[in-house]
Amino acid sequence: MDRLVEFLAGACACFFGNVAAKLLSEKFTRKQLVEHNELLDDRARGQVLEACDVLIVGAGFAGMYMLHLARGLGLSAAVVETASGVGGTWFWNRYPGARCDVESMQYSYSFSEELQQEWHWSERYASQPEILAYANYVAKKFDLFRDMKFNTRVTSAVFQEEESRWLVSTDQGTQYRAKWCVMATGCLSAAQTPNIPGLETFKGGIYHTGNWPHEGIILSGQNVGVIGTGSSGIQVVPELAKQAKHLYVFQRTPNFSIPARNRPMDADYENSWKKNYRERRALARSMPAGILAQFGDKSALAVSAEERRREYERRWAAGGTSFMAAYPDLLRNAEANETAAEFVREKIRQAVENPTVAEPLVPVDHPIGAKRICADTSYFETFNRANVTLVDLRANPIRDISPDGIMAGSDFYELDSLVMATGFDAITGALSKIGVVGRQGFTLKEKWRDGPKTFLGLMSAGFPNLFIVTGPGSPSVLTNVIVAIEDNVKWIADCIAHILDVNADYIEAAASAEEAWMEQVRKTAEGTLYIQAKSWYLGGNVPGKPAVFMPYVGGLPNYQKICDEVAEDGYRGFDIGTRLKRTGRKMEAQGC
Ligand code: N01
Repeated sequence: MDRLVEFLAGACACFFGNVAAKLLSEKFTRKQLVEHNELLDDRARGQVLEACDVLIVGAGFAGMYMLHLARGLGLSAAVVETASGVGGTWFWNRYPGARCDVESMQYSYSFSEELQQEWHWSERYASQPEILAYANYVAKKFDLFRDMKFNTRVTSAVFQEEESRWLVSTDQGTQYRAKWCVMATGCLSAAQTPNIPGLETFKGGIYHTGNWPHEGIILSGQNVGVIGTGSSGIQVVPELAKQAKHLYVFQRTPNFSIPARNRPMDADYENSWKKNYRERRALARSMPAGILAQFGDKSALAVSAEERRREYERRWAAGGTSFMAAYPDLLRNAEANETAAEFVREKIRQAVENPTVAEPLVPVDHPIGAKRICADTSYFETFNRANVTLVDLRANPIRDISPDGIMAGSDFYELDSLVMATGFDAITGALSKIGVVGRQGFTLKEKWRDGPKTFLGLMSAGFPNLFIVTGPGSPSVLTNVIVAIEDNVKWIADCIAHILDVNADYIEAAASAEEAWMEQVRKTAEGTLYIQAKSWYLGGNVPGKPAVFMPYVGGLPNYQKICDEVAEDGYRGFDIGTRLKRTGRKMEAQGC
């Protein structure tokens, strides 16, 4: 063995110089030798291997907080990010009008009292540039940049059973070997462009709202088409209408939207939050979406039509998505839901002057709120402008796209630019682009072929030491996602601390716990109206994606209680142990 080491050292000296030779001439265990040989092979291929305790994929709000907490545990950690900066979805979604629909006093980290006191939000709902500025401020304040690698896409994460380590490869030649891998890849980060015949032939600019050019684009004086009328479309349309010579809005499904009633931040309102942040954050965490809102406690059907109308009017005037909190059964009872839906339909008909234009804008094919409800600024009123045309794709479907425009039904729309507001391969999209290989060579893609499977959205059986932040099976997108992120990340950090405390090597979701949890997720969704809409919650917007309702609709407090109890109970439903490869468990036996 020693002679082999010497031989390799000599050979390596020829190829890689004296440093490597010196390393190898020292006493090495067999395992170290294998590792060093791999390292040298990697270098020969232009790869650089770095080691850390925690490798975090994504520098959005989840990745940033994970890095902060990992450091707090005394662990070495690195963040790898495709973008050239922090912010995650707020880095990419730079389209005109991009704005959060959760109030800015709440859409922010709560983990640092100093941070929440010193940051000032300028509007009721923060715009994308302000949220991005906040993300950069946080990264600077907590000195996060030094452990972040930008402009680098993670291509694969392969679990190495021998060492109980994740080998994470990137498109820049750097590889990371880490004990823990945290996928902070985001729920709405994989932009989805539909496969429309002829799209590639269009000779004008094509811009996706979820991947908007950073240099900004000027569409003034142009004929512009927007495909898609979800939250992004509803935000971008009023802004583009102000610039474009003519704007054509290609709508397949009309959507419910509530006026945001955005306004400059009121100093008294801001102060009242800053004085009471601790109590209000705690109260928000006790509410289903982790958002402090006024919740009605009676059925919509238990009050008179007049009282209901007053309540809807009050909420309409206040603005924002908490309209849906008027009655607790709006997403459980079709008849109750219809009262709110009909109220909003009436408002749309009032806002749009021409009834022939108004009618196709009225949503009739899904319960209000079953698709993510939108918050807008003058969206419906925009259709009163002379330079805006609604193209109803249900009556006139897109036939194809040619170099000069779109053919829908028997009409041709000549366009200079095309904006795709067509959404995301949500919740699982970003993860599925990474080749994740777990124990015994099993891939996450194969395992999730018929729909994602996780325990609590946090881990998936067969993939030890791999955590997902706001993964499928967690409330994620149904909440103020920063609250969901903070709770998940804190749980993961506590979990890692526990594994280290008990001197274990790994933690892995047990297949039986995972199955039971996914069944609970499915059953909880079935008791609601969510499943009556063909939405991105169900993967309905991505061809071939299994129709599985992905988020947990049982509410953030219930979910967090379950996560806490699981941890308190010694991580019930997880296998914890040492020297994984010796367990000899079979993937098949785990139901993977
Ligand atoms: O995406 P979407 P989004 N031909 O999937 C249409 C968050 N968000 O980017 O409904 C024609 O909702 C599609 O039509 P249809 C928020 O959680 C938040 O707007 O499938 N049309 C739909 O109209 C939100 O829910 C904020 O019939 C096609 C649209 O494209 C989530 O992100 C702001 C088509 C896609 O809507 C996603 O919103 C923005 C085709 N081939 C986003 N393919 C705020 O915080 C798709 N469409 C306010």
